[in-house]
Amino acid sequence: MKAQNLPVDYTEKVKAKIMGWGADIVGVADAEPLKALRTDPPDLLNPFTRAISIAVQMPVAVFEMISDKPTPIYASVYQTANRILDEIAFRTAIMLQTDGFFSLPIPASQVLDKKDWYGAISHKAVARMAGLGWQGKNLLLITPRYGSRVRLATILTKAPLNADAPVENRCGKCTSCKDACPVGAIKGVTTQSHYESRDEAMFFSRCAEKLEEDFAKLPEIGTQICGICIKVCPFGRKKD
Ligand code: B12
Repeated sequence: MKAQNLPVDYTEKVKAKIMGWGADIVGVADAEPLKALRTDPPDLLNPFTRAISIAVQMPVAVFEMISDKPTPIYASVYQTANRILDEIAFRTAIMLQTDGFFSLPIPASQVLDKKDWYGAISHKAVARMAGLGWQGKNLLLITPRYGSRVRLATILTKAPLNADAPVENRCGKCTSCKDACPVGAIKGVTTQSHYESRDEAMFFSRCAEKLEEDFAKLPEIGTQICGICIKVCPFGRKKD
């Protein structure tokens, strides 16, 4: 399909399809400002003009079961969320490709640099620029409706979609994540746009080392997860 033959509401049609496949939030970012991000490969974004961000919510109850360490149920549900996201991203890329637009799904949770901890592109940065939420004090993407209890994936595309705009940071004076972090990794600094580096928001190595050296080695966990700063975020924390 050529851009000039597209229905006027093509962006809305694409978003509705993605929601129908199980996403809870979808937004579109202009790819241009994202070119300032470190990506793997470095020219990852070159062919693309838009980045679609998709989020699936996580069950609140899974996090309410967490007290001081990740639970085996969280470890399993985390994998399920990644599978759902990867499938939606795959289907979206194929749908856009069928419509004539070069498109690439970026896996939900693939780590490409295990020394410095980088993926192909930061899903949080894409989600923030696509208006899904803001970058909270815990460095995570916080959405008004689900807090940080969302997992994310990205589809890079040449489809001429209308881009959304970032939303305002609403963390305010809240320090719930900083107070709850078992290794004191969160500094409690807020940003109106985004942090220049992870270290501006966190004592990053404290978080990474706790996850790698302790939590990932627990029985039935096996991966770098925690969940505590996600659990305590007041946005969307309904228990009934
Ligand atoms: C490697 C990795 C890790 C590493 C390193 C984490 C890190 N902070 O980078 C380890 C193993 C420690 C880790 C831990 C966790 N992770 Co992790 N991780 C990833 C992974 C695979 C890559 C992250 C990456 O490349 N980061 C690079 C850094 C520099 O980017 P960043 O953290 O996003 O921060 C920068 C940008 O966002 C930038 N930015 C923001 N907006 C904009 C806009 C523009 C224009 C620009 C230029 C920049 C910019 O500002 C920040 C500072 O530079 C992503 C998946 C992915 N591909 O994104 C998941 C991901 C970030 N992890 C996730 C989660 C949930 C976690 C944990 C909570 C564990 C858990 N599951 O319980 C912890 C929490 C850590 C924390 N508080 O930050 C989720 C976050 C979801 C959310 N709601 O935000 C992701 C997105 C996975 C997913 N599919 O949902 N993770």
